Amino acid sequence: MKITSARFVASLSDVKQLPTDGLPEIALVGRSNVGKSSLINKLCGKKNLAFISSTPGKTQTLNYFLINESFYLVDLPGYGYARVPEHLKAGWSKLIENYLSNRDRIKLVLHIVDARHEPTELDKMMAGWLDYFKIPYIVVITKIDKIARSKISRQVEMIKNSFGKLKYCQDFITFSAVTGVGKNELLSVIEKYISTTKKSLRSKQPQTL
Ligand SMILES: Nc1nc2c(ncn2[C@@H]2O[C@H](COP(=O)(O)OP(=O)(O)O)[C@@H](O)[C@H]2O)c(=O)[nH]1
Ligand SMILES: [Mg+2]
Repeated sequence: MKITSARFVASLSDVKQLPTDGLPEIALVGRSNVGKSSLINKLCGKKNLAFISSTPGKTQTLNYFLINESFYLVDLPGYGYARVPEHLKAGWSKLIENYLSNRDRIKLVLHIVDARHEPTELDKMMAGWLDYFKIPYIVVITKIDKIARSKISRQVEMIKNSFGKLKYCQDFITFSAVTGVGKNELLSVIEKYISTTKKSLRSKQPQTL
């Protein structure tokens, strides 16, 4: 798939405001500053489509980008930024939880983790949520340009092992917003999933993030 058009359409802070046009959605989750906005920009070939913040924790909304007039990339609020006040954190996780637990047209989640680090407890909890909600997801190991070539496979193994058993994880893809490695692979996966039909099997909510 080639992305030929991409535009920002809305920043939403309440699931009541979500689009009603029925287009499929690919959501991005990950901790603050992990590289979600950079990934969107790289995929779309636009430098400033998604705001790349130097202040982690700034994205407090669901940010909708309409791609090829046919599906949405949805940038979710980053989690795990320590300097965010507790009352705000609660609101954010509620928003993520409401969205992931009720939004049937999510075809795939891109769960983004940092190649340099072992997944955090929140990263693991997010994977647990996605498994619980039966949402297919790809673990995207980003900032891979920061890892020496000779160490990449060992690092990927470490990250996989650290997550342990994942039920709805479809694949692990290494990515870099700097070099573009992984971009084509990710676009192929997205293309495959936007056309899937999935019966919703959602149930009660798991542990709060
Ligand atoms: N070296 C490198 N830096 C990256 C990559 N992706 C993001 N960054 C940097 O990481 C910081 C946070 O990126 P951003 O996309 O704003 O993260 P977000 O908070 O998850 O949206 C910025 O300084 C980016 O330039 C990558 O693949 N490689
Ligand atoms: Mg961002």
